[in-house]
Amino acid sequence: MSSSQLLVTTAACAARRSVITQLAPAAVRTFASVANVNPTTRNHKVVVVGGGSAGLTISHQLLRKGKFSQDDIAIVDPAEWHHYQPGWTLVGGGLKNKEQLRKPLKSLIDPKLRFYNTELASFSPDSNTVTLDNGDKLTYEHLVVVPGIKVDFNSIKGLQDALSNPDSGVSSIYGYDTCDKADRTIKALKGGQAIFTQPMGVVKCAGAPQKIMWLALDHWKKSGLYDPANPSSSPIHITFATGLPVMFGVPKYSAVLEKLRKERGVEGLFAHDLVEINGNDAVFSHGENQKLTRKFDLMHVTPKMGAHAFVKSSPLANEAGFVDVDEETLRHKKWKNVWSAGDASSLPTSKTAAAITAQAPVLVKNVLRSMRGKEADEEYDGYTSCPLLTEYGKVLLAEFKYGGVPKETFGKALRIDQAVPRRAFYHLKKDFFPWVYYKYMVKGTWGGPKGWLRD
Ligand code: UQ1
Repeated sequence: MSSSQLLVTTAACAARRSVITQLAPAAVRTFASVANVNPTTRNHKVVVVGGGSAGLTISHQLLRKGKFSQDDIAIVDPAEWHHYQPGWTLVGGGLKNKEQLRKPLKSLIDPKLRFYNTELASFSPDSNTVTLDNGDKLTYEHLVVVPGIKVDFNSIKGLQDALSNPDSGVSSIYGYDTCDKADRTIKALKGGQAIFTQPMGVVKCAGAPQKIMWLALDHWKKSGLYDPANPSSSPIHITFATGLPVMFGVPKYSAVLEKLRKERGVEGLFAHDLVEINGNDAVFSHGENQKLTRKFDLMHVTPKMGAHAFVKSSPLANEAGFVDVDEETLRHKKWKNVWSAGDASSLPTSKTAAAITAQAPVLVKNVLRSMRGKEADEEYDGYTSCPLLTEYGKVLLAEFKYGGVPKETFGKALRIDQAVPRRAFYHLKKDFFPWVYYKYMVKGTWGGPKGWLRD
């Protein structure tokens, strides 16, 4: 498979947005607008841009309030498939089959919702209108912008080619096409240098770059290829190279993970940002204009990520390209009938599906309140979570809110410290969350730490 094929397939399969326009925006859009000689305008009460975790959860929670009729709510998303992306780490660890984690997006959308299975071209918030790629326009009373974040496989020189080359030891759990390559390369490695990277800047699920490392380490330990007590004389050497200065953004959990790293003999290259892959050389930038080149036999790469171009270039975006919303109400800072949540939003919290469980009910309540002419006074506290696999059979369940302050669901009730990796949390991550996600969350009836939602 060529690198461009890989990119197209990866992107087209992503739950959020096809990357076809990112590859050749002019060509695709010209074709689409020529194809549609009679653009139409349709009116909806709510238009939801994005059919990922946030888009499905929010539109179904809205629908369940019983205030909307057929086609009052519309979802716009070009994707064919919806993926349970938190499961891709489990695929990389050989614990799940990637095909079982995806469903046709269309099959997840209630027939009462109008589904536009197409790209969005532009936002015109002053006229309460969005324009689809074929030139059709949708007007709205309220707009919910939740198209997610773009995983940029072009952000690291040589990454595309290395990923699509079956002989290279480079993989990534951040794409449908490459998540199972992580499992293959981990099992194939019998000796040499393994590097796991995390870039500088925003990524979704900031714990995943090390989750896959902890699973790989455990696999090599069990296969007799890695001895944490004696790493230098083990056949395999392990390095965690991260653009960040610490193992994790929340001090409480970072301290535990740093201790694990040291106990397990993993080299930490902090503030090192992967910029190039050249054969078996990985080139990192660090400090001011300094470069470090390391040889590798296996490398798991977390690409850089950023706002989708169609959001970044819109009037809704802040300087970084994210939809500029109030941290508590999730309402746009300039347009009062525009809302955002999830990875596409400017919310200063960790980008996870767990965060959606807390953001969605707040956004939904505030939209409904403002439709009734009331104050949008429901507040989101920044809740997010990272069930961090530290080995096969154990998970550290990090849960926190704005400011990196822990907010642990089971901490108080069960009087336990969630920074201690546990088997029960492993089953939450591996079995319960994927099940509750498809059976309840995307249908609008799962409230995360609050349990099942009642109307
Ligand atoms: C959660 O609800 C959820 O969604 C199904 C996850 O999976 C993506 C999670 O990782 C977490 C932590 C939650 C939160 C729920 C509880 C019970 C802590």
